[in-house]
Amino acid sequence: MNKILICIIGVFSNAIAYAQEIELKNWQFHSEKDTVEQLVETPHTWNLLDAFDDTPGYWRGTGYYTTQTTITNLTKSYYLHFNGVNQVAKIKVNNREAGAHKGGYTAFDVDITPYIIKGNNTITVEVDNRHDEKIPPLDADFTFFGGIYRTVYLVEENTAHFKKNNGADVIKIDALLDDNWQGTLNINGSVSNPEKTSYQLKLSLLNASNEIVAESEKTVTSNFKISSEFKDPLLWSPDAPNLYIVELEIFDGDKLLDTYRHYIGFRKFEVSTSGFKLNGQPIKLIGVNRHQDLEGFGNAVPIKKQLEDLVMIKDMGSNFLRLAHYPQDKSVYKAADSLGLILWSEIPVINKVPIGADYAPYKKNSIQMQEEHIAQNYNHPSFIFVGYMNEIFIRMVFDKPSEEEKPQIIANSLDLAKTLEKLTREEAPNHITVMALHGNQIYNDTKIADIPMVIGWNLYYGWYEGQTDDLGGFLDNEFKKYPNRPLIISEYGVGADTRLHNSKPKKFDFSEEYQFKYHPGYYQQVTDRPFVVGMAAWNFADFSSEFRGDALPHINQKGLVNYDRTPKNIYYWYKGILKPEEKESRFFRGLSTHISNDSNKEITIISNQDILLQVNKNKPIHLEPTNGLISYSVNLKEGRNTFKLMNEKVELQDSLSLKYYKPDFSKTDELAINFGTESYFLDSNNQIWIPANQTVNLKIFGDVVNQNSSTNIRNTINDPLYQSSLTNINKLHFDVPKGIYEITLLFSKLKKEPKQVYELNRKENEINQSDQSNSLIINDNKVSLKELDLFNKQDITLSVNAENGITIETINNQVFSICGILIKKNND
Ligand code: GCB
Repeated sequence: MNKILICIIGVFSNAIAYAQEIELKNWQFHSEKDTVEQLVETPHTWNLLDAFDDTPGYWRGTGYYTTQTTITNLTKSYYLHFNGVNQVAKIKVNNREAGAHKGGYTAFDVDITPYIIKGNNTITVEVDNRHDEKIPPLDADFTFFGGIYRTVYLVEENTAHFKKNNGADVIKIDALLDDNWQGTLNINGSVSNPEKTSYQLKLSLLNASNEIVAESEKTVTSNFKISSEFKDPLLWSPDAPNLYIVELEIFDGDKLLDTYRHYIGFRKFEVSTSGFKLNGQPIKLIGVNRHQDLEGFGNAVPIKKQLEDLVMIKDMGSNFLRLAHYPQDKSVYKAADSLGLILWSEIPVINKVPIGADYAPYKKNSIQMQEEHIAQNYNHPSFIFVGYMNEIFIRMVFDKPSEEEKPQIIANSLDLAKTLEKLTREEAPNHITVMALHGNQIYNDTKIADIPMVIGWNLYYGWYEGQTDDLGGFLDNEFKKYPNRPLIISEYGVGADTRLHNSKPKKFDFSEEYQFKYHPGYYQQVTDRPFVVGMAAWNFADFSSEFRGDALPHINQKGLVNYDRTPKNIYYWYKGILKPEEKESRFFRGLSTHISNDSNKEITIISNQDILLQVNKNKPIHLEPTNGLISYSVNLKEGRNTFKLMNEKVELQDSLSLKYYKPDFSKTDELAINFGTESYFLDSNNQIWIPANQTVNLKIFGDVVNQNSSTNIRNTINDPLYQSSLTNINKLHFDVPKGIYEITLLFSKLKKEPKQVYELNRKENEINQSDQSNSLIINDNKVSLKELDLFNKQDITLSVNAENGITIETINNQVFSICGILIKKNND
């Protein structure tokens, strides 16, 4: 894996040299909120901490960046090239306004030539990430981190150079193939110099070893169009991402004015209800969606880290990547070219379109974004699906606007979709237009779904609604109703936290087991249906969504890998199933200790080959996988159990050690019990909390009810412990041997959880915790509880002398609620 990464980084750094560029990295920064100047390095965001803290919301306002740069030659042209600033940028050079840009996800150039002086120049960038009803995205399930969060360059050009527009050089390359697989390069471009009308243009085509394989020269005018045939090109595909470099040089006589270089790839594709064909071959598109942020960086992620993501995505066996929900850094497109990933790239028109006076400027900004998006990425061979809308009616369905507003919302959404579709077809005529919908018939009823060439459905059966197996029926029905409409599953997934494990996994338990059960079912239903073009899991990695409360606050945990990119078990399942040629077998890893009444344990093996499983010292058993999986039930012995996996050549593939003990105080001195859940939880001290129904010595009295809420619990990272509780308890009794025990009681106050926009069909939890008694009697000790704040934890630790077990009760027949109890025998 590292080998590929080194190789792609190598390719980037030595092959492509544009004009003279200097990265501007060091800036003085202050904001409206914090006026103290500090030195920062771009990529930078000011929301790195507050998007993850316990206070709801994150700061959205204006930040100011200043840097100095020396310019000595005033006969040249100078641009600032910003790869991404969220979301409005105003640029001043030597205190004079030089340019501005709206929209946080596309690059832009600012021509600063008129404002520079010889010597030191001061560049100031005012950045605003405040909500603005006129700029997409208005609303979405991710954090809108503010700042200059991608790289910035000072670019020096000769006065006559390839023209710049929409944040890119105005050069469009189509590498086309005819029916006999012969190549044609069609290149359109433009040179910026109104005084001179004729130039010499030299086109060179270089192969992957940097050797010139074709050359031509032509006299052209400022706006040029050239075409060149190329025999027997090596084709670009996910299996063989053969690249060439187009080099364009523009001369005035002998004087080289400007050079443009770009990787290109010859490929031909088509899409229909028979699926996707690349270079004449059908391929099922299977891959992931990707958000750009990463733990510890927010959205200001170094390029090397972004490339590591793409390598991991490819290494999993993906051939497809949806850059949801916005254009990403240009290095991402380059990496997709060299790794062989087919991209769906889109602009962030998400969840809703405004009505009233905001619509016209919103539409203008959306058009601008799509123009920039296409201009900046057109020449990449990986850039194939071009999108412009995600779940545009979800807010309307959720917010239930008035009968007067509803038709306006629909009309504006249709108008925008038609406008962006037309623009995309004109600007990217050799590409596939696409739009993503949420699972609601409103898209069919309004006919918005008839607009793009391909429809993407974001379908969360088995999570927000229905069961995993409902997917197939939905797809068959859509195909029956719209037999000519190609469709793709643009999102599917469930939240999973690697600290949570459940042998009877169910929706919204955030266990890895549920995620593991869900994905193979989806895969099977999609691969069984040839008319489905493909599928992209939501999401490659966990990502930040400030308002969200999953088992980790502020993080959407539907990733196949964690926020820090360590793989969850499901990543390896995909790898096994998508890369059958690379034989791999490994154990599903849950908790390293099985604390249960039941010695029976189902062992899950991820494998794309027949294997031999050895349990302890027993004779190895031969097992065959189905759909990349093997489940095997074993009876554990008390203490340590070892498992070995061997391939048919008896080579060791993986091993696992699993300790087993019964949660019985006659055998253990320590137990941690998590109430209100059936999941096991591993906390930040490596303590395993077991569900109450596993304990043998515990008796619960009362008309008890479980309650759950997946909302941020303040002052802890062990949210799952406090997100579930047992309520209405009269008395708890632990039958423990005589002795002194230290016990810790965990409390929090939960409430009826508001439904989120993505949870349309989810039942809200009725939580009634008003019955919390304010004091408890624990054996002979009276313990007073402080008034609980909503979603704030409270822990109480005390020492208890147990003569006849430990009893926790209330006075006067009151009842109480509790989240967890940790009991430790004091052996001193
Ligand atoms: C969706 C959205 C995506 C959300 C996802 C979820 O349908 O398109 O932005 O993050 O659901 O996890 O709820």
